[in-house]
Amino acid sequence: MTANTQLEQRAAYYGQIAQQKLAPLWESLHNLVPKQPKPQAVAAVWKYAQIRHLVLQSGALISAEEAVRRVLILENPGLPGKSSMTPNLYAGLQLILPGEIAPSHRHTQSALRFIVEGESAWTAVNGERTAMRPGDFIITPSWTWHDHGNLTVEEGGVPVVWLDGLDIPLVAHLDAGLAENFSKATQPVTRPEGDSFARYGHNMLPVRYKVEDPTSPIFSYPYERSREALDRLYRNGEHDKWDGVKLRYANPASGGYPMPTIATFMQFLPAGFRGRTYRSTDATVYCVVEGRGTVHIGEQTFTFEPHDVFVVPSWAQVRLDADSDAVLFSYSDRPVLAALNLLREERV
Ligand code: 1HN
Repeated sequence: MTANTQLEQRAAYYGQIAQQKLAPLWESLHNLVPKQPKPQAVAAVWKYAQIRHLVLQSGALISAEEAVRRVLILENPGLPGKSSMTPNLYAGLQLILPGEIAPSHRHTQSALRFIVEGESAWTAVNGERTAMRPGDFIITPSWTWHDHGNLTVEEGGVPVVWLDGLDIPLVAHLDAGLAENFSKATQPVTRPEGDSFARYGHNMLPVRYKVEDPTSPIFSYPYERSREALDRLYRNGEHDKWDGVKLRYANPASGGYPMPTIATFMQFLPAGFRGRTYRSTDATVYCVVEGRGTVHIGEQTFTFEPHDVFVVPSWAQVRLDADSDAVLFSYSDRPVLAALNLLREERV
């Protein structure tokens, strides 16, 4: 039998079995069980200087009320049409103008906000409002009511932009998305600002508190505190050759991640830092807070400056260089991989 006849016979056979909703594993085995991750997501950067005017322009095209959430999705060019930054995570830049309200709703997707610019907005989560300031990391755990607002111009309101990170693609893949709107634009405020931080944010817990929930009881992690911790550790001599000074945000009650599907980190790289190469099976989204530098991802090199966003796909080699003192916030699907025993890391 010639090679050609064999191919023809197989093609005919594949046609026949397809009619019975069958497919030959041997044609796809290598792709199904790759030797190492082969992400469709690619490394990419969003330069804030190039997109800021487009984000602000959206404010003239649609109100927050009509949009519900006025967001430009940062879509990974390797995942076109999927509204995804990585296979499990979503990223977007949200704009809220003075006097606007983004109406209250809840959904099973977990969300984080990382404030990029503007100081006058607030967000409410489960009956408590918190101010949003640049560099603050705020969570909206799964199924918690949340609405956002901004002061009026008279009150000192300015346009506020933040990075939204959600586990939308993961929840979609699990077919576990549920959502509902609150009956009013804003939820009732039942606790004063700072209440949860006082209860849970000072290395103490309410005396009879029990961990019953995988999400953090504090929903705002102010930049001031994170920055101070990194600065103190740096001055104390902490200096990892891969990470600089890097901390992970924690659920203060359990020691776990702030939310069950998303890990968050903040790191300081001193001026002149030339990081070593690292890779891991979690895919990570970075947002630059301070400073300038260069990130090498696989074969690609991107410069970064404040407010730029870049993404490192699973298992891609990454190396960070800082030209000036730099602070990077990042988030990833690490808790999911860790829970499934699929987290692998390599520090080269
Ligand atoms: C959402 O609820 C927010 O609450 C932002 O600000 C982005 C993207 C998809 C689905 C829900 C928010 C979102 C979102």
